[in-house]
Formats: sequence, C-alpha cells, structure tokens
Amino acid sequence: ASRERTFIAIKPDGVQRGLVGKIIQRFEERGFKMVALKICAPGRAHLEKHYADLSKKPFFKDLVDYMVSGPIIAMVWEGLNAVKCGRMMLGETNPQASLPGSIRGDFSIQVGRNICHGSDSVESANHEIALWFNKNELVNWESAMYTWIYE
Ligand code: YYY
Ligand code: MG
Repeated sequence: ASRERTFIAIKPDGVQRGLVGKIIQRFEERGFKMVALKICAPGRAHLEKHYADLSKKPFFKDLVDYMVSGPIIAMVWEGLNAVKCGRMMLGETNPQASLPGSIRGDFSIQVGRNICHGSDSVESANHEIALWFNKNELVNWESAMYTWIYE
C-alpha cells in the first residue's frame, strides 16, 4: 500500500510564478518519494488526451490553451494513499473553495489558473503515469527515511 503512485503536474502558471521548488518541497516533506520528474511541453494533442474526459465541457478549449501556454513539470510521487493524499495537498479544483494550507489555497485564486494537477483515482493515476512517462523514466529506489516515515 505504501507503493501507491500518483501523477502530479505543475501547470504553466505554477512554473512561470516560480512555485516549482515550493510544490516539490511539500511532497518531499510530507514523506512521499519522488519516482519521476521532468520539465516538458508535450503539445496540444497530448494535453487533449490527458483531459479527454473533459472534452465536452465548455471550458475545454481554454483549458488546453492554458496547458500549452508554457512548460509543465510532470512528476510521479509514491507512498501510502499517494493519490488521495496528493489531492488533499492540492486542494479543491476551484481555488476559492481550497483551504489555506493546500497548494491551491495558498497560491491561487481562479479555477482556470489553479497551478497544479493531481490524479483523482488509482486507476487514473496509472493511466496518466503511462501517458506522461516511459517506463525507463520511473526510478525504483529505496528511501533512507522509509522506516522513519512508516511504522
Ligand atoms: O482534477 P481537477 O484538476 O481538480 O479538476 P477537473 O474537474 O479534473 O478539471 C480539470 C481542470 O479543468 C481543472 O484543474 C481546471 C479546469 N476547469 C475549469 O477551468 N473550469 C471548471 N469549471 C472546471 C475545471
Ligand atoms: Mg481531474
């Protein structure tokens, strides 16, 4: 169970606003293990695939425009309940509903500039990890802190 993985991305606004280090720090300090990390700009077709479930939504075009407007930091983080805990660390989709202490609640104001993405289920995490990373980009390693984080 402590091997659960989630896909977390820092969107172009988060990168432009210099929040990359702060967001990575939150996942590190919480005790999650980084398994993959890259800066990328994968283009419109890839982002349309990533958000395929939302293709019928009225905000879809604006969403894809936003996601291709600059580089993205793509990451995989591993740990106990990484998917659910990652979502809690991000906050609500709409920053107005996100509590202070969450990433969106501390750093963003509008839903169309909510600075980060996190998988919403283990199934979508597996799907998104496969979409954003090749197998050889995922690094299996043992954290020296493991027994100080897990009982
Ligand atoms: O998973 P999460 O990012 O929290 O929300 P989704 O419902 O999957 O929507 C993806 C993305 O779409 C959201 O982060 C911002 C944007 N969006 C929007 O611009 N306007 C909405 N009413 C809903 C979502
Ligand atoms: Mg989502």
